[in-house]
Formats: sequence, C-alpha cells, structure tokens
Amino acid sequence: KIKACLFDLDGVIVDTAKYHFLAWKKLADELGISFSEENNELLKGVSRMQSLEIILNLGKKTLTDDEKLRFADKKNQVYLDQIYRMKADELLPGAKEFIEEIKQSGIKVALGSASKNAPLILQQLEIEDMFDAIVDGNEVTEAKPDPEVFLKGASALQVEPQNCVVFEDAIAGVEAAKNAGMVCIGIGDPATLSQADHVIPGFEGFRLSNLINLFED
Ligand code: B16
Ligand code: MG
Repeated sequence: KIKACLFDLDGVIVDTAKYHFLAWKKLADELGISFSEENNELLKGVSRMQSLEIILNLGKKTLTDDEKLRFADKKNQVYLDQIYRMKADELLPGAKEFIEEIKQSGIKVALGSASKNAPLILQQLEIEDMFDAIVDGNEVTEAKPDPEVFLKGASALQVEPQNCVVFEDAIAGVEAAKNAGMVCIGIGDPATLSQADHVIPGFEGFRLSNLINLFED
C-alpha cells in the first residue's frame, strides 16, 4: 500500500540540470577540461563536491582541497545567478498537479534532494509549503546512491520504507531508492534507468490512478 511519495527535485520537479550544466561547463572551460552534455549525465543526483571530482577526473587534473572549495563555490555562484532568475513557470509539466492530487488522497509527500540549494529553489517555484517533510543536501552526510536521504524522508513522515514510492531521474537516485527498500518510478529514459521498477517520461497526464495501475499488473 502506498502511504508516501518521495520526490527528487532536480530533473523531477524542475529542470535545473540545464543550469547545473551551464555552470559546470563554464568552470570546465576555465580549467581547460572538455565537458559535454553526455558527461553531464554523470553529475545528476551527485553532490556538488563529487561533481567537481568527476570533472577533474575527466580532465585528469588535480587541485588542492582549498582550490576545490574555491572552484565549487565559484560554480555555485554562477548556478545561483540562474536560480535567482527562475520563476514558478519552470515547474515541470504536471508535477505540481500530481503532488496536489496525491496529497488530497491522504498520501504523504516528502522532498529527497541532494541539493543544498533546495530551499531556495522551492521558494522560487512557490511550492515550499507543498511538502510534509523536506530532506535535502543540508541534512544528509551520505550522497545518493546511499539511501540516507530517502530513509530520513520516510522516517520524518513516519512511514515504513516498503510503503514509500520514490520518483527519481538519476541513476544514483534510483539506486538510492532501491537501497532504501522502496518502490522507484524513474522519470526519463527506461534504458538509462533500468533499475527502476517503472519508468515514465514525466508527470504530464500522469494521475494517481496511473500510479496505482502500475502496481496492479
Ligand atoms: P547543489 P537532486 C542534485 O539534486 C542534482 O541532480 C545534482 O546535479 C547536483 O550536483 C546536486 O543536487 C547538488 O546540488 O550544488 O545545489 O547542492 O537531483 O538530488 O534534487
Ligand atoms: Mg535529480
């Protein structure tokens, strides 16, 4: 029985991946590292510092810890410039409607994001009051695929993991949900998210009845 739904933020509720990409690309250019949209897939759901490590590995570059912090901060400033300009119309189609529908049916709703900027993003999208619990990059110590972010969400909602459904767009995030013992609905490409229990293209036209049907056959 579904008692709670946990939502990833970037790539599920809003397409901030494009802003992350632009900001990392700028930094990679500065470091003389070539960085493509394909490489960007590796960064989805991964923390800021780990994302930097992945880029440095791509370019076979080493930096001191101080330099790493400085570059990560620089990337974040470029990213934030975009986020401050973001408006509620950048919510992905159908996401808000789906969350409102499941809430009305009594299902609890939590956010489970790796982003330290999640509170600001929710504010920009005017949906900060929509969640019964919010767990983001400021509260977790272990990054996805570790299940910590989703287990904390379930415990805040006082729902057992087996009664939770996670919506995720990233490979690391799907793994985190499965590691938490939860059902996972992938958002995006079925081939990429092959570990998810089901994959849907997005929330457009997706209703609670569709979610329930997925588990009836
Ligand atoms: P920040 P999610 C993740 O958010 C993004 O997918 C990932 O690309 C990003 O590096 C990470 O947040 C950290 O973000 O730099 O804002 O703390 O998909 O887990 O909602
Ligand atoms: Mg994501």
